Amino acid sequence: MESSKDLIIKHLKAHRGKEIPVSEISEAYKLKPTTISNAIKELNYKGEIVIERRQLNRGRYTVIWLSGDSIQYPYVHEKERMDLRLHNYFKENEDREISFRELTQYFDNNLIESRLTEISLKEALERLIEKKKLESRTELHFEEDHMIVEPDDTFAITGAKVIPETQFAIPCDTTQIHELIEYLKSTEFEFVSFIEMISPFLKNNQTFISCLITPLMIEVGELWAQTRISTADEHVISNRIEKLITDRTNRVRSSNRRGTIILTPVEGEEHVIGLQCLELIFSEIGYKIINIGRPLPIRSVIQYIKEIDEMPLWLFMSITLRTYIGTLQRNLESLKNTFNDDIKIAIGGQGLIEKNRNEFPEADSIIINEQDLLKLIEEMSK
Ligand code: B12
Repeated sequence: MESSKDLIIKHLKAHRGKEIPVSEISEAYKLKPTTISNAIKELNYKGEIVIERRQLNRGRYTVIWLSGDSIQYPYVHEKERMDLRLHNYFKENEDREISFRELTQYFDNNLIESRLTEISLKEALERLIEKKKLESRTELHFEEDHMIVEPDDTFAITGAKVIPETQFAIPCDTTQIHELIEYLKSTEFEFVSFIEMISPFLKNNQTFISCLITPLMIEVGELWAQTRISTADEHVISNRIEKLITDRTNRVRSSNRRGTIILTPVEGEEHVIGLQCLELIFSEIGYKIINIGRPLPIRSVIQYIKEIDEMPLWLFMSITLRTYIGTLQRNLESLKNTFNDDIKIAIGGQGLIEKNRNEFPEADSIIINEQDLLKLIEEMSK
């Protein structure tokens, strides 16, 4: 038996291009007002039909038509439908960020009939941001009132708690993390007492990084994004954490048993605490580390490598912001063109997601999650 929704769609298809009064459908199929009202609400929510309520002398009057089919205001209704489809896609993925590249691929594959071109997709995003239904997670550029969107710019539903796709953090007690953050930003902070507080995490460097530094910094980022701590607080905490990591690194006797690793952020990237963690881990297992530590144009990195007296074994490049994905690709091409296979390249950081695995043929190792990192450490310790 056909459902009331099927009957409605069948009727609208048979009268394509026409606005149909709801009363006409209830009479034709003998549907109860509540049944038809629920069915049209659901179809409207799914974006399959458009509903319009009109006030006439003889009372309220509802008409419906197939989405995208209106003769009177096709442009307006098409826009509403796009916004709805887009918003629904975000709702289905409420716990993560979605890049513009992913959106174009999704709409290309699944909704050909909706005619969502790249331009209309940008406009729909802009309207949803204006209505505060979506927020941009990256810095967007505007030109003459038009939003300029890069493939890797990301968006998420407003107010949603977005979980980073990379899962470096082993879950640990959030109350404890919050207490540590409070202390780290306070004027009472004192380095020796802090070391005592975190002593359970100091058994080995991997626990220190996976169970303390990474979850703590992710939470700092969340609190900052929710404006529960200020940018100044975030800077103070980052500085204190950097000193803590350096303090531990300075205690490692530097050796060059296994060769040299160059660490660098991708050009433009200012997140470097991850690299400091790598410096600690890999110097402990016997590598000599040269941490460039601040972003540099790739030609300067290449020049630097050419000038040092020993050819490094590895170059580690870190990316946190997805805005720099294109830069990373170009940087890798330049490195490969210059050094061929003389240096192995590893890339990693929160800016990479599973889908990127096949997008960097020049990289010898791609580190997206904690398992990848542990595997790399294991291989490089052999
Ligand atoms: C500290 C911090 C900063 C500091 C950085 C200080 C410093 N010296 O590094 C400052 C204040 C500079 C900063 C600036 C910005 N930040 Co910030 N920042 C952070 C924060 C809180 C912590 C980052 C961190 O140190 N994590 C801890 C380390 C240990 O983790 P990690 O980097 O992932 O590294 C680990 C692994 O990924 C791996 N790894 C990393 N790289 C590599 C490479 C290789 C080869 C390998 C093998 C492994 C590997 O090893 C590490 C150990 O496991 C994050 C929150 C978060 N979720 O991380 C936000 C965060 C990353 N920042 C954010 C933003 C928006 C910004 C700004 C754009 C803000 C602004 N409007 O100015 C700028 C951008 C500056 C720029 N151009 O880069 C957002 C990014 C959102 C997004 N996804 O796009 C975040 C997520 C905050 C948030 N929740 O919104 N930030």
